[in-house]
Amino acid sequence: MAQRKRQKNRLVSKVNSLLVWVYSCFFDNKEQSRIYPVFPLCPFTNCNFVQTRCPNIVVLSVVWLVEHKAVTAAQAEEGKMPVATLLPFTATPNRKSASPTSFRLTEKFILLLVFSAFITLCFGAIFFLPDSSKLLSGVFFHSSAVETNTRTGPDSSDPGSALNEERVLAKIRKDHEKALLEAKDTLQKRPDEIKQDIINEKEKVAKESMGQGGKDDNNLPIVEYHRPPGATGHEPLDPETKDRRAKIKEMMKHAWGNYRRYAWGSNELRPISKQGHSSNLFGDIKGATIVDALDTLHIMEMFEEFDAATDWVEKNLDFNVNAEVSVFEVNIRFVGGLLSAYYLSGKEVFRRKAVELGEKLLPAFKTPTGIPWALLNLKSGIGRNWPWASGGSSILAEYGTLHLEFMHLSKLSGNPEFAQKVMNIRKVLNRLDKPQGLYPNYLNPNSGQWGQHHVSVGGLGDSFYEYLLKAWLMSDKTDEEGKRMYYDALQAIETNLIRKSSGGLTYIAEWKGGLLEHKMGHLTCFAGGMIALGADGAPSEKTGHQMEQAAEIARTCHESYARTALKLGPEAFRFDGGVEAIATRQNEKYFILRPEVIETYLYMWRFTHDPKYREWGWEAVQALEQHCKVEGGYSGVRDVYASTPNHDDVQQSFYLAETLKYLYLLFSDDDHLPFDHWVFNTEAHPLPVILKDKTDIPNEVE
Ligand code: DMJ
Repeated sequence: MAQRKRQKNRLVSKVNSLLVWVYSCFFDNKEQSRIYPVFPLCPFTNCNFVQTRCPNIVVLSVVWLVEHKAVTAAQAEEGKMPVATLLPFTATPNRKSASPTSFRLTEKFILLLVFSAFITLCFGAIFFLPDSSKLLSGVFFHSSAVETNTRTGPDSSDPGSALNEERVLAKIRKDHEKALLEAKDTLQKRPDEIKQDIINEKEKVAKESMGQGGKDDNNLPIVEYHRPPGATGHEPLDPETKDRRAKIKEMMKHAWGNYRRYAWGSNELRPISKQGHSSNLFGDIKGATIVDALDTLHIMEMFEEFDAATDWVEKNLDFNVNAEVSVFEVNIRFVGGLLSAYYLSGKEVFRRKAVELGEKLLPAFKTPTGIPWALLNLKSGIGRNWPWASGGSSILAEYGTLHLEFMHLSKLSGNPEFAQKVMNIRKVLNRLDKPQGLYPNYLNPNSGQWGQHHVSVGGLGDSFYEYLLKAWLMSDKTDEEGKRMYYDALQAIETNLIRKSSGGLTYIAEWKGGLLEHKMGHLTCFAGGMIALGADGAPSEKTGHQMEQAAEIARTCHESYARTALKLGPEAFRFDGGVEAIATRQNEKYFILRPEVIETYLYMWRFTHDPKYREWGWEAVQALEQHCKVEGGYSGVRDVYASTPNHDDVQQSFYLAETLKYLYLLFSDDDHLPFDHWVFNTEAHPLPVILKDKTDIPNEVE
């Protein structure tokens, strides 16, 4: 009996300590987390009351009843009350237990009450708490809600969806960058420019809403082709001139034939090693010689060769290359070559290819100022400048030598964007102060500020000036801005750069931050022709003076040839240290089949008909034949002062595009590609004048 009593007392004390633990769990906030082991599946995660209080009430009620039962049983046996407990619910019962092993009716009633209160509270929470709908979906439809989410959003476990997600993110990023660039662009524009942009955009939308009418399969406007005047020539009457012209054609056949034999499809020919040669100026674009030579083949009536070249262009000329190209070189040789081939032959393939390439070049203009990058990856559209250019600058002769081709691209494609891009270059330039009225060779495309104050009418500057004049001429003399810029620039050049040597040779020096370097490049020799071409449009009192100046420059350049052993001109010649028109540095003594001196002879011949220009041209032909012609084509030479030629093994594409074309025209009559109907781009590709009263009719130049 006593043992039984001790057992019951131990039971009571165990129950009591359990209750103390349970109490501390449920009523001490710090320990609240310990509720979860008791109700691990409690679904009402958003309901603090249900979560914390209900379980407490239920647990404590059950515990109380269990304890009460045990105590009652002990009392029944001992006939006295249990020891005081720490529990709030362990109030002394004033009743006797009928049976020590089962619940009495009142106890059952209390249990029922507690459970029904619990149920009511729990489910009441579901229906009446503000976020009950979320609770419902969270509790009962948990998995389906997650599925719904995964259906609307990307599923990271699925590689296809991950790809989609990447694409979506990339697009958002791209749109964001585009919007930023556009915003920057717009911020730099004047109100009238912004207005013009809006008008252009409206016109574009209007055109698009008119549908495909008037467009071909390539979305180009349908144009009726009319051959511009003077596209074809005829034999000169004078027998000597006729023979000389025939000789130039023979030279072209030799250059072309060997390229075709040994380097077909490559950019250039190595005539000594008889294989292809590629300069990195064209990235992975192929066929520079083919495209550069197209118009020369047509002009010389080499139609079988022209057809083969056309066929190659149709089948192989591909601009979808993941490589960096020189925007300038690709423009003057490929875009220019294709445009000329189109205007001479009327073949649609050339128009289509020219526009396609032009579109690929447009991303180069994505700079804060719109001054294009020098280099562009044709696939990614990412541009940059030559690493050697002063402070990351763009080069005057590069961004300034896009105008003629881009005006024609707009005309042939119906897309005004090309013209807008090059007109914007002028706007940027016109906003800048020019030192002594001169244009420095370097301009930063981000800041719109000049880099180093170096000025040159030769390399890095040359064709910028040429294109100002020719833009005016090509616009049928309507581009007054181009005209003003050209004659102002020429005045500054005359004042600051043009000098006469003690031996009486006129030369154009280079300017470096105010100091003159008395050196003239072979490239600068084109200026004789340019000044002659512009002389007629100069104020009348200056025309004669400019023609004289042009003639003097032609003479100086001829001297640079005449004073060498090979009778071919060096890359650069100097007027200091006791020499005149002679190269003094070894690295300036090479000749790479350049055209500039012969180009000037052609212009001088056309404007003066002075026979010496043809004679000088013929001297150059003889020197080329004697020293540059090899079995596999024509090659440049390393030192024009050496008695025997040391060949550089490159037949430059401009030899076929320019040197041989200018020579051929020098021995042709003036009505073959007459200057009042055609302007030559800087790679000698003829482009027709866009007549002012017919600007709305593409290619109507006759
Ligand atoms: C040609 O590619 C172009 O004439 C360019 O403007 C500079 N010179 C080379 C040939 O010398």
